[in-house]
Amino acid sequence: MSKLTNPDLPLPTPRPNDVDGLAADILEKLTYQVGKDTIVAQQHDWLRAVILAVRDRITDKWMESTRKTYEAGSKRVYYLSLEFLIGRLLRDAISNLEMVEAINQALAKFDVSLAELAGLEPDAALGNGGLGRLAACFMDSMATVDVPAYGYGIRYVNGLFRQEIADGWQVELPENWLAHGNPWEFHRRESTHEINFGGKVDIIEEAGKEPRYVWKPAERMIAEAYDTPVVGWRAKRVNTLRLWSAEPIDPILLDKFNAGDHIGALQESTKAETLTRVLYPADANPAGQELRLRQEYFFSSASLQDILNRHMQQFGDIKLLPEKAAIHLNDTHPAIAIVEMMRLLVDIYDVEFDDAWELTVGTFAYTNHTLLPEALETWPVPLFERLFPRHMQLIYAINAKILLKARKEANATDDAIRQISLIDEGGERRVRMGNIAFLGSHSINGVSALHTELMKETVFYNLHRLHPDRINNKTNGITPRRWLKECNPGLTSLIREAIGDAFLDDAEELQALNGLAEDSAFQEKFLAVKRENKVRLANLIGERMGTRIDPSAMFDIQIKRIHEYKRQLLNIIEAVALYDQIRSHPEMDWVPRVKLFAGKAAPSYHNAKLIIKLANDVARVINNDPAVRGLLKIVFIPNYNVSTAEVMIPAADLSEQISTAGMEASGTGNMKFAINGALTIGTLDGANVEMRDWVGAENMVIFGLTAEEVEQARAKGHNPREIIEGSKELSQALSAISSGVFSHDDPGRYVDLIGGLYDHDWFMVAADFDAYAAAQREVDAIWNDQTAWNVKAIRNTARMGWFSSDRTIREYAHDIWSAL
Ligand code: HBZ
Repeated sequence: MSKLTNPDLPLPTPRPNDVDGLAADILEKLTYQVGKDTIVAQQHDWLRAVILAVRDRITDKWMESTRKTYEAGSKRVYYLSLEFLIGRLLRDAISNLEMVEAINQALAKFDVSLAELAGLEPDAALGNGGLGRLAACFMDSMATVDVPAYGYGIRYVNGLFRQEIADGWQVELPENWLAHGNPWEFHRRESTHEINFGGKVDIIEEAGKEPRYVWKPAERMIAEAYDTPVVGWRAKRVNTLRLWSAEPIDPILLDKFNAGDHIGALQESTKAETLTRVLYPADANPAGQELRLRQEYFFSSASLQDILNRHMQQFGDIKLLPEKAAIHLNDTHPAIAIVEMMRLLVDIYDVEFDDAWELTVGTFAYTNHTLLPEALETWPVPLFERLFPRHMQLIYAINAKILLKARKEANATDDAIRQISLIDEGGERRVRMGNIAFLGSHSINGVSALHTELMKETVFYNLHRLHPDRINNKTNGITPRRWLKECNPGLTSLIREAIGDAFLDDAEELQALNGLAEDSAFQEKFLAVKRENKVRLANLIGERMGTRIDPSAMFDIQIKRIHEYKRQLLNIIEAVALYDQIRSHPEMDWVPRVKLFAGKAAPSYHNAKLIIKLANDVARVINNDPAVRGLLKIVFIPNYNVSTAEVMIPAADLSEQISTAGMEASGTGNMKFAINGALTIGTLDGANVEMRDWVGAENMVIFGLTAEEVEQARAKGHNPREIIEGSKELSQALSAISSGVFSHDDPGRYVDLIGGLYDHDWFMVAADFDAYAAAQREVDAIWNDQTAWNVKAIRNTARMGWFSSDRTIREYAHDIWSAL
């Protein structure tokens, strides 16, 4: 019997979970791990001690899960993602372990507050936005629904930048989430793989044998693993998030050092350290630099070597790979893993090329997160060839095989062949990562029903015709643990009181709340919870920014990356128009509103940064105008991150999901708001379409052009100037902005930004303005009937359970991974 499946090998006695046992353990960690006496321990020391004690409890379950997987010979899922936007872990971990009360009491014995400690934990911000956060929700759900899974990524030393707002402008500063160390992780110094770059390929020919290709790399480094255990709800299973860090093979080149070249002696170290130092802050558009491509290969290669080692150790037969491993690509960022798999199979495991391709396609699956053409990753052939000479050969070989088949079996036209090819030959030759990901996978999925249909008609038109069975939909979801239970304890208690605990295990049980939507006692409590959450947010804004906002006003929130297609600009222009109306008609009964914004812009995205400045400029003028009498306030909260989202979302009355139809692949913030009882104002885009089906059109406010109408308007060339001139409100708001009403210090600041709307209006801001403004007045009308509003809010919470990422993961496991 292999050691791996021997049940007789002992495990330690699990750690105690009662209050006294926990208190004793926390004290032990503080003393012997942190090395502090209680009389001098700082809050950070206590935090470390608690995390270590909690990690032990998770580790007990981790060993159980791992053994179970080995013993059952189960298939494992490997989720490859360049981003994991995790946020804080302490509250999440102890909530999933169902130990919140016990830890609270244990800490109380030392006069330490759990809430205070939890607030000191830094956010692990190893991601940009939706794609990275989805990966984090999926890790929670895979553990919860008992899928044996590993997340693979990079342990960036600096995650997403910290955003400060200086004089209204975004300023990017490095964040340092590892400053106090990371007590959650296990450094696996023994789990290392060599990663190579550059050099050349030797061909070794022997009579009567196939030639062999031997890559002679020019650069070598080491990938070292750091493991973080991820515990699912009620600790059903614990999976592993394995993040790679680059290390030099020789930390110091002694010959150089001895020759007096002290800097040159460290050159290998510096190269390795640079590789996993920072997360690229580009979102929905590719980073495009060599270092990024190196990061992509580094973590793909390390992960694949790891996966194949584990597979061979347990199963001993490479042919069993698709049966025992499912490798999932989170967008094209790890698509080079497909070529790396071919290299490992053909060059190292001696598998025939055609068989290797079959194993690869059987093992890989790919999720597409965006249709934006500028976001489709391609790399110049010369760059690719220089870094990965062997991979380039394999890409040509795969391409030849695929194009031949397309011509012969599918009668592909010349134009179709050009689109299918792994190499873009129009202009500078480039390697197409989307085509590699598509052709090397047995499943390609979109993230909402609409997005999936658009994938078939646009970016993957020809590939879809070649493989009509591959594209499928998996509508995104969110973990109801973090995004309801933990961030909204007030609402969670209320729901438990009202309908019991079943919804904690199956979010669709929230449907039982429908029966209470018309119950006035329940409505009152629901409203009280929302009020409490709004007070909490108002306090945070007061503390962080010194701005006072009134919790009885409508909280209207738009939080997400700043992007033209997400149309924060539409929201700001409407605020300006409303401001104008309030000033012109002070006699009218305006609904008091606080418009809240937060989000980061890619540092190189000029217009996005200008939109942040505009929001701040408009806020300054409106918030200081006594004529407004506080009826409208604009707040831009700096440094949006997971932890800020956890306070903002439960406090929202209105959720802004107003992207240009056809451009937001899914959205997941939209789901978090709705399940927390916000009403959505939104376009028929991404998952908004399915949300309307679930919560009912009467419980959302939908406006604007459909994806089809946007497409038609663009095709026939709509005339935004005419539209603007036909709308008095819009043209007044636009002239105010572009003439410098909000930017006296630099009156020309917004001339180009606004001018773009007159000239092309690619994002249909002008085209949708009137519909949006009318929709906002409809929102006001609903707000004026507080009971009607509240009923709709309750129905949103009741009907959003389907958008749990547990449902999404079950669909992946069943349809794509065959892992449940
Ligand atoms: O993925 C987002 C989509 O915009 C959003 O609609 C969806 O809900 C979410 C999860 O599926 N996409 C991203 O967050 N990011 C990117 O698409 C991206 C593209 C290229 C990059 C980096 C990020 O280099």
